[in-house]
Amino acid sequence: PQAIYLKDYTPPAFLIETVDLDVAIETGHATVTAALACHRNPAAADPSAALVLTGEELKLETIRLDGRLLGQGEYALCDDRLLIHAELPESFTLTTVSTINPDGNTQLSGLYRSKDGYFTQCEAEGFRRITWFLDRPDVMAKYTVTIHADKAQFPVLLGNGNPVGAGDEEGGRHWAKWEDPFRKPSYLFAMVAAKLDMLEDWFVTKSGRKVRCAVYVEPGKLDQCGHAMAALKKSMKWDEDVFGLEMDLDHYMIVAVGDFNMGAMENKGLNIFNTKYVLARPDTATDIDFQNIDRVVAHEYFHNWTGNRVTCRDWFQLSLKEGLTVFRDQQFGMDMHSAGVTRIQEVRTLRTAQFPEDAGPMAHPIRPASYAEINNFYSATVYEKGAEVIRMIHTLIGKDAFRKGMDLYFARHDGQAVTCEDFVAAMQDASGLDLTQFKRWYNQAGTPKLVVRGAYDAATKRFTLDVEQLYPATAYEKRLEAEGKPVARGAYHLPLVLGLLDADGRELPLRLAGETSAAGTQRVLSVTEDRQSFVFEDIAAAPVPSLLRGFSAPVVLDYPYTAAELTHLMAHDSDAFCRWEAGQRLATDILTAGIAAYQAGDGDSLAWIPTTYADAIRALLGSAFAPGGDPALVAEALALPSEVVLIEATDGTVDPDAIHAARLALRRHLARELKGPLAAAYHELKVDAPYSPEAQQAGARALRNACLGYLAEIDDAESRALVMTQFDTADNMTDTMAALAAIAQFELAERDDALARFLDKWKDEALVVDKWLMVQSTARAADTGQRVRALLQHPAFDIKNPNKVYALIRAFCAANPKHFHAADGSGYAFAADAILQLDAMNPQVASRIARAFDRWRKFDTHRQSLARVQLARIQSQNGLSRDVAEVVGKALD
Ligand code: HT7
Ligand code: ZN
Repeated sequence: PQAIYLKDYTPPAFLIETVDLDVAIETGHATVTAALACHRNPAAADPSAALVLTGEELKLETIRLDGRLLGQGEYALCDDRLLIHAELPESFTLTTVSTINPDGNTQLSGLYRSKDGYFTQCEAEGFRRITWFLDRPDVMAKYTVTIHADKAQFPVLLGNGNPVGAGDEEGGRHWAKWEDPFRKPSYLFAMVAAKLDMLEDWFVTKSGRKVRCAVYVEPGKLDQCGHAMAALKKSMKWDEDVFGLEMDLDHYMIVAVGDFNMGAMENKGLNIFNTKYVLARPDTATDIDFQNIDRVVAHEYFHNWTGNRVTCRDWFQLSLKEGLTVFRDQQFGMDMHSAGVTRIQEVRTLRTAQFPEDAGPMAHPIRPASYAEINNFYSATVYEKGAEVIRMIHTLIGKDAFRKGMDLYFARHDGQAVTCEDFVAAMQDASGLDLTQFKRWYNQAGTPKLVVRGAYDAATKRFTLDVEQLYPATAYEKRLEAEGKPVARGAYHLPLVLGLLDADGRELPLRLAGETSAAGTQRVLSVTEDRQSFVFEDIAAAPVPSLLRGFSAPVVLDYPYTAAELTHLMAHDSDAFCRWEAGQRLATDILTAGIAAYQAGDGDSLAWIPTTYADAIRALLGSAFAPGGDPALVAEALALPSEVVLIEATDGTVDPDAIHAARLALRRHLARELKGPLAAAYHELKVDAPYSPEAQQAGARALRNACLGYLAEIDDAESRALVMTQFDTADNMTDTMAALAAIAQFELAERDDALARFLDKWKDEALVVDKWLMVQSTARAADTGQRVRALLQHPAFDIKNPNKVYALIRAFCAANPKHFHAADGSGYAFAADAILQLDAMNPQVASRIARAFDRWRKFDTHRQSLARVQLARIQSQNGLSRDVAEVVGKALD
């Protein structure tokens, strides 16, 4: 597919002041009348450029210029474009009438039907599927929308902004008019016509304005909205307290819909959410679901300032709003839940999703220089690495200067569509720190490696850290190079946060060479060179460095820690991330030896597991019960690195079977060695209070269920009874799912019965059915491949529903490497079949599944040839979407 380049950006030839929309929803179609008050853009590159509007799957009925009907020859339609030939005055109103087919819109972009209602999704380019428009984010206009629909079927009619009129019409129909007082880009437009129940509450802003908060859900689900509403009000308060940002509208509405391609959408005053991030009740949602709702509600709310009030000039700048808003929702998460656990979970997400992306064929910087399909760039890189880049600015300039930078950004750019440079300039001007070199993070792809070596000199009592950055070219740079558009590369500017521990685990005071006195026990080193050394003075004995605290930069750290040093850090580091990281590294080192042993045919001897390892984990488990212990953190630390993370950590050819075998063997070893303490912890951690998703209870459940998972590995009558009892008696979904996941791992008699009982109980709760699908698609049981194929035909599955596809197909392809990479190629064939079927109805979803092939070249030649066959089969499909064509084309490049 044809690429679009950032360097080709030009301002729009016309601007649109106001948009007056009228949408009449009828049986089988909708009629959209759009009156656009336009004028020439004085900043346009070509002052005589023609007016070209974009539209997709629209049937143009009529077009008028200042009320005059245009005839043949005065306009032309070509390839989704409407070209106006008629002579245009400086300012004019262009009115189009088009018909669209929301019921047939399976892409879920534009206006579409879901169950008993009509909903919209306009980001990135969905508005053009509603009406002809200059559908680009730098065209900002004021909108009104009048919606007409059958009153009995669609009693609720919603738009952005404020309701300004409503009434009944003939034939049992009604209408409502909404007006948004703020200028906005088309991607933030939204409307809803549906049968919905509503939960209402009020938030009084710091300046005393009353904001009506409303959560709309499918009838009968009001008892699942309370958590989302509470999250919204907490978010409003937090943004006032931390960033001084106040809600600017009188109405803030959240509408939940079951068919949605992503998590949620920040449309101005009318957020549309995947039900997954709204609906929750203790018996239907897990602790993680509750936590995710907090984060997604906060994320969409925070977009009101970072995205809506200040938006993106063009889609290359997507990380301007997404990276910054993820960073803001992460900060909110750290304030609302355990800061350490939140950070660990973020790093895990980064390593599971973003590091592989940066190392694969779809690698791109947080601001890509080109793309074929923008929907492919709602990526882990733009979001998660984008947030890491903002976090690094925060770390380098400090919290107060960061806040000043935010204030300056809004003072300069409120109401504008801007670039990443504008954001960095505000941060630079507010802090006085030169961020010129830092901006490389916006243009260079790939995860840098930080090679750090420590040397202690007892004679001078100096400890020297030599730091080297490695940033080899990725697929992204190689492609641009081949296209004759090379990007300059150079060393990154990054914060290396560290401390030094002595032999007793105490933090040492830190004095860098050249400083007169020690300043604290933790420092932020500013790394800017390819090679750099940092010298610490007055160090009495060789320390253990605690490096990259809080995961201060999105890099791979290479430091030759010994097992003893890692155990020391696990036990004593004051930084929660570094304690966890030490445990992960220790486990990775052991597993690397285990993988090699399995490849050599000697894995089952378990000779590769150090005898001291179980003792370290026993101590870790015990630390949860010591004064100040944090069960949630211990639960994180008990989880071995996932197979996906181990695949990425493999230097040479990946052997998914050996990875799976070694990881499983280590889990079983720990379970056997620690059976007593695990069982004791399991019983001790039982929560007797009524369920609450709050951090303390959730932490106890997390650790208890981690213990249960280990005990289930023993697979004796005792552990099976424990699992089955929990499954039968749990009063909350967290505990039920933990038990069901353990049951689903094994091909036991209990498995089918438990799964059947679960489905029978929850068949009417779509989100719980998704859990039922996912627990099976991610199971390691030998028959998982066949079962997943069979589930495609199950009445509980629906290929048109993205949540179902993500639960069954994507989870299998992305989170079950053992089965996806089955040596007979069945996993690859399954994925290719699904991608082809999905592409015809929903290219965005198909393309997300296709990303499972990203790392195919890391596997052995046999698997590579099997994957190549499937990729070629997909590529040769007639009429393949741009979305999938880009992903598969780059994979095969
Ligand atoms: N800004 C929103 C992005 C989004 C989206 C993009 C493409 C297709 C469908 C979509 N739904 C939502 C979500 C967010 O980052 O807040
Ligand atoms: Zn977002």
